[in-house]
Amino acid sequence: MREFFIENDGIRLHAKLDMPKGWQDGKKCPLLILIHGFTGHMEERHIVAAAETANDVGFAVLRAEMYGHGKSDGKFEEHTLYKWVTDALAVVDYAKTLDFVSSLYFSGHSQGGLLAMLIGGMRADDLKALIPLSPAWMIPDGARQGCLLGMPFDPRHIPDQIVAGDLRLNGNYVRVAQTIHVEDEIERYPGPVLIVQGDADEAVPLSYAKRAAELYADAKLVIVPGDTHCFDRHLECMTEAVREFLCTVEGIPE
Ligand code: FER
Repeated sequence: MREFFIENDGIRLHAKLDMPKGWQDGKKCPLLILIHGFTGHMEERHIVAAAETANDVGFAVLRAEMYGHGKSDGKFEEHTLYKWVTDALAVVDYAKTLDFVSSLYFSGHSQGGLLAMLIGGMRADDLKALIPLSPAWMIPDGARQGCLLGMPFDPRHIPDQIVAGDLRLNGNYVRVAQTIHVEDEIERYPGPVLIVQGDADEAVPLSYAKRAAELYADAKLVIVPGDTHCFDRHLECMTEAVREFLCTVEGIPE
């Protein structure tokens, strides 16, 4: 494992690169970029499980923490989806400089899954496949309708702060989210997509995953019966879906 920082405009993004078992210098392999969700970080159980699964089937995995999360720079309450988008673009740029990479895949959980959908459209030429896990596609709708984190607000007169329990979001988070139209980026991504979500997800409505799977040119939706937003109950169903998809797309015998 290599631990380091990727820089984006003076902001240091904490990253870890794990090579697959048996990898030797000079050999090539595919690389999966993997991003956590809102309030999340790279050591969460479901993130580590997805990373280990990819490593297991011969992928290198680059986990990176976005602005205001984990050990990266920036304050949580000042993060916005634009900052995450430019961070993720910097991570893709970095990944493209790695000599061993044969192809790039992008996965993220929840807000990181929404990010995967956006970056997929923006970097369609660079990304062989996308894996949005419980993608939080409803955030832009919530921002436009005036409800985020369960807190109602006037979407035409955005407050300086949204406060929900211990969580504090800047009004700019909402302003930015209101401008984001994920359908446009879905349309721009022609490659294979795997969406995995539990049907007992308490944070993101499953209807968004179903709609995304219909709109993508080549998507598979795996619904995990009885599972939560972070796959607390049937983690192995999520990792099995990821394993099978990576092997199929990459042509690896399972
Ligand atoms: C929300 C519901 C879920 C929200 C964000 C999320 C900012 C993100 C969840 C995650 O990334 O795990 O209302 O508003």
